[in-house]
Amino acid sequence: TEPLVLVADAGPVRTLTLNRPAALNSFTSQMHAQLREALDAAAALESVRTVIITGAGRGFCAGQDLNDPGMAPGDDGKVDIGAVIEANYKPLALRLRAMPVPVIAAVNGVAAGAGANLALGCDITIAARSSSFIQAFSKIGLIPDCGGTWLLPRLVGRSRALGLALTGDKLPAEQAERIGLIWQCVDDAALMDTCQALAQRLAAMPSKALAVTRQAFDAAAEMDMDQALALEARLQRDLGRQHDFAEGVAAFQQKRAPQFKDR
Ligand code: T3D
Repeated sequence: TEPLVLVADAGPVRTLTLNRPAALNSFTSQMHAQLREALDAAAALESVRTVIITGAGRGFCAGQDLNDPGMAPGDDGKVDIGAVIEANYKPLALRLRAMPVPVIAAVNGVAAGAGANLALGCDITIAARSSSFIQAFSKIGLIPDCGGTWLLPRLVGRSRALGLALTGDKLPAEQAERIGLIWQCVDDAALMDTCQALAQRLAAMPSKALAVTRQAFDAAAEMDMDQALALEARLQRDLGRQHDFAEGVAAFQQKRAPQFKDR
């Protein structure tokens, strides 16, 4: 049977493609398991220095597969969504945040529900002009998950976050770029080349410092400035002892390209 997550390498860049195009790559438990495995494998492999997540066909990801047998009601006639969140969406959101390399979302088509928050939980989100983002949860009586409650207000502020989450309206990629929800909106035909070029650039950069930058931003979001400055000092001290810092400075002084390797 066809894998639900396709894996393809271009040198140090690994692309993971969600592969249930007939259902707009919506999540079943099996696709979750394969994505977890694929992210774990990419994280474990030193040769992978950037990850791209995209979708097969005309959609990026339509969130939870609402027809998944895993969504069937239990003995009491109710669906245990909490169990699905604990088992699948929470680990996914945390996994993205703990990746040792940058993760780029290449949003090729509609990103709805948890699919939108998967895209927004990546480090850099680039979307095709024809794509869109939908916080679809309110339409079925739920709240934003897969990190949405944490991510949305931080990305675009409370008023826009609530506007998006309460209405469940479709936000076109261009508008998503304009309000700072995503990094960039590009022409459809340029999406994968743009993402691949950026991914290759990031792959040549000091991966460890890039991952620690994300870690520091996430931690600082909960801190006052004194605490953030203390954290910066600690992390910078650690990075200052690494190969990549010495290499970066040496390459600058010798006017040559650096060869980074820390992860
Ligand atoms: O366990 C839990 O429930 C908790 C977790 C929750 C996390 C969540 O993600 S909740 C939100 C779930 N997602 C949605 O509510 C989105 C549902 N989908 C849509 O609203 C629309 O499909 C889109 C706006 C995303 C796209 O619309 P459109 O017109 O471009 O495409 P379409 O015709 O609706 O969909 C194409 C096919 O994909 C269609 O199948 P068919 O009729 O051709 O056989 C459709 O049923 C299927 N599909 C789309 N989304 C889902 C789906 N099948 C299952 N689950 C989906 N989420």
